Amino acid sequence: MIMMRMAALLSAALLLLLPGALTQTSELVPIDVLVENSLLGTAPVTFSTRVAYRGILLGALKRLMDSNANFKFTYTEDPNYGPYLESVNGVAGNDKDHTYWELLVKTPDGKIIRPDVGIGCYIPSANEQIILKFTKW
Ligand code: B12
Repeated sequence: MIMMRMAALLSAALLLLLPGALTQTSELVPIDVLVENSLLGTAPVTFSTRVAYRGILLGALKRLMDSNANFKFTYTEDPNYGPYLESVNGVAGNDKDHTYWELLVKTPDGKIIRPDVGIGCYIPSANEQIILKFTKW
């Protein structure tokens, strides 16, 4: 009898917890994407998009490209490190000129970090500003 009551209590508790767990995983969190060309010195442009809870930056960039005609990007697939950001809005990096799109992140407290992974592995947090900076190595 006691066992049956405990089982009933346990299932009631599980039912209460389940909706929270489900909404958390389907949540989309807001981030900004700033596109900056440090070589041409053109004015930076900011776009707003959303990323899945614990989702990768590549997904957020695709969502942005699908919803905004002013943002386009291409990437190549590296056999070891995954997606490499090749071009943004028609501007591509190249080995001859030593140019590339650098990935930087401004956190909500204002700190700028340089992630040690690319767009396929970086997991943005809510309200971060992703900086795509065209620069030289
Ligand atoms: C040189 C170098 C670069 C150069 C490449 C220039 C060139 N075309 O030669 C530049 C400056 C462009 C670069 C950029 C970045 N890099 Co880099 N890079 C290296 C480094 C020091 C050597 C690579 C190399 O020459 N290997 C020898 C050649 C013969 O092998 P390869 O396979 O042909 O090398 C190619 C790939 O490594 C590729 N590549 C280089 N970096 C990256 C990063 C990503 C995410 C991808 C997909 C491919 C890639 O470019 C090389 C030349 O084509 C490695 C560290 C190491 N010691 O291996 C880091 C390394 C590969 N880079 C790394 C990172 C994180 C980046 C950036 C994301 C940094 C940033 N925050 O902006 C960016 C890429 C942004 C983008 N546009 O997607 C990480 C990748 C880790 C990971 N698991 O994702 C490494 C391992 C360094 C680290 N932090 O530990 N990088």
